Amino acid sequence: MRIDLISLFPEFLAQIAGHGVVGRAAERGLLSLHGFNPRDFAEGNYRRVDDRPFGGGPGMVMMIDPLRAAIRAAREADPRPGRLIYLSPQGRRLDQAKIRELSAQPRLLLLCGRYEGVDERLVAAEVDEELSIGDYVLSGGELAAAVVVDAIGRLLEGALNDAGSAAQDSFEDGLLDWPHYTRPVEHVLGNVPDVLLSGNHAEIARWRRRQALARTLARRPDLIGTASLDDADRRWLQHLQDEAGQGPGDGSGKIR
Ligand code: 9WO
Repeated sequence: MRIDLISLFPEFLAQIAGHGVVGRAAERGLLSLHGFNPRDFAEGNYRRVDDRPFGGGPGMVMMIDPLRAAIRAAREADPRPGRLIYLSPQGRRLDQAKIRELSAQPRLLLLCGRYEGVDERLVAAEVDEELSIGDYVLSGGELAAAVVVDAIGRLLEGALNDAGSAAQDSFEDGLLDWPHYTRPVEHVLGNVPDVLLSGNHAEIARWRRRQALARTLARRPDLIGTASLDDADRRWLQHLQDEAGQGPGDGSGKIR
């Protein structure tokens, strides 16, 4: 997969491709990142990429032409078509299903804004999709693009590595992850739950599933409606809700 980054700070993005799981995906040739800096395509001695907003107000707006030239250069560098995604707080909210969809594309172009944003005419003419990583404002789209690249990169690497690992991920079935433990078994902070030491794999799988359901219900009840659940899952959730109706709980969202 090839990802082109349209950014005033493309070196920023190169960082994530040099480390960890995404670095390995890049080393193996599963993922290649290419930066295109609108500054390199700006005209004049000052190489201006931004100007004051019509209508007044604070901040600056990224000009159409340097961005358009950078996008054109990226498209000419590889003739395969690819969706151009603009990372902005106005976008549709990113989730793991969207990451999965994007990871199946041979090519993507990510547009990172700075300042107050990008001239809307450029967005209307060139952008295929606007995505947000969450309801907060950053100083630019680069960190959001890094999030997208990281999430895609680990899926590409995982698909090759261990077929089970990506499928077992938190969010693959729309639920939060179960809790994890490692050595030592006994510790002043508490002991590892017995079931995990039992060697009974069916029992362990059932315990983990129940933990994931309980956590999701306690912390992210909004996810329950869209999770893929079977009858046993629904019975367990009903049990948890019946139980919650009886006692007050401590409000911590922790699972007993
Ligand atoms: C800056 C600004 C300055 C003065 C008055 C209003 C202003 N709005 C903004 C602004 O929203 N800047 C954005 C910075 C423009 C697009 C790129 N930037 C950005 C992307 N910030 N946060 C994101 C982002 C992207 C994806 N998911 C979450 C946040």
